[in-house]
Amino acid sequence: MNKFSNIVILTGAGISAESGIDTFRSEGGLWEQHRIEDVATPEAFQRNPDLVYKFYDVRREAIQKAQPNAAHISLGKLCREWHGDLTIITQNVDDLHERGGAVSQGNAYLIHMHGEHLSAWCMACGERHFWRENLAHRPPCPTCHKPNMLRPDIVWFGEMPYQLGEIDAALRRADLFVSIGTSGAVYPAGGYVRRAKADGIATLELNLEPSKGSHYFDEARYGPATQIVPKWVE
Ligand code: BJW
Repeated sequence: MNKFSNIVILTGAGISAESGIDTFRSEGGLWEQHRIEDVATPEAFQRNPDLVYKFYDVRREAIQKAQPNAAHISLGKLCREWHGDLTIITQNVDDLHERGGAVSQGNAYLIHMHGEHLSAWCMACGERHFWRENLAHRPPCPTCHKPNMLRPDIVWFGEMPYQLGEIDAALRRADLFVSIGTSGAVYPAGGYVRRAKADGIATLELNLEPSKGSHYFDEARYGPATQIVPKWVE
């Protein structure tokens, strides 16, 4: 690992699984309990906002009770100690990387490309707010005071993920790409390993089982994130 300078780490639901947060596509995962079309598209929100608000209110409560695990904590340590550039791109909407010590500071950068549970934005004025409360009771926007205008700060299917310019720049600088706990089923994140490989960047997969793009990785280590991530960071 020390032969590398600039690392990009992509994380997915698998890194938070052992903190008790459901993944999406595993057996019993979120997409077995809910149809994507009912809760995770802009059309679903237009059709039935109450259902979507409630879906996210329940999950926002769950993440606040969850604790970062050894994998989040070891990446937090890496953020503080790595000598080169380190960008953690998380597809996760929980805040367990932050609570595990990951920071955007100095050469370290944390990107939530699919949004954050603890944030809401106003469809009237565009303002973002740190948000812990339920949205189902339709609170007014703290900035423009309009009712019924706050929505979860989550990137739904068909919407543009966040900070794609910063992600592109980090991938261009990287000499190591590491994917942790993601199935690679959702784009554009699912395509980053292929791009890294084409650009000659070294690639490593840390996952419970091979992901969709597993054949693009130079190296893979399989097992629970709480075991394989700290071991890799050490
Ligand atoms: C463990 C573990 C343990 C378990 N230890 N590991 C056709 C082809 C290509 C693309 C498209 C297409 N049709 C539509 C698209 C685009 C679409 C897409 O990708 N669809 C696919 C379904 C095909 N993408 C979009 O719409 C995105 N926007 C977009 O593309 O904009 C246009 C654009 C154009 C040009 C450039 C760029 C963009 C937006 C995607 C939004 C994703 N949103 C979600 C839901 C958010 C809402 C919510 O949270 O409720 O984000 S979907 C869901 O999947 C969530 C996740 O972030 C994302 C990824 O899932 P993840 O993290 O990989 O979880 P799982 O469950 O799939 O996998 C868990 C993994 O962990 C597994 O591998 C396990 O083995 C492992 N694991 N336990 C280690 N203990």
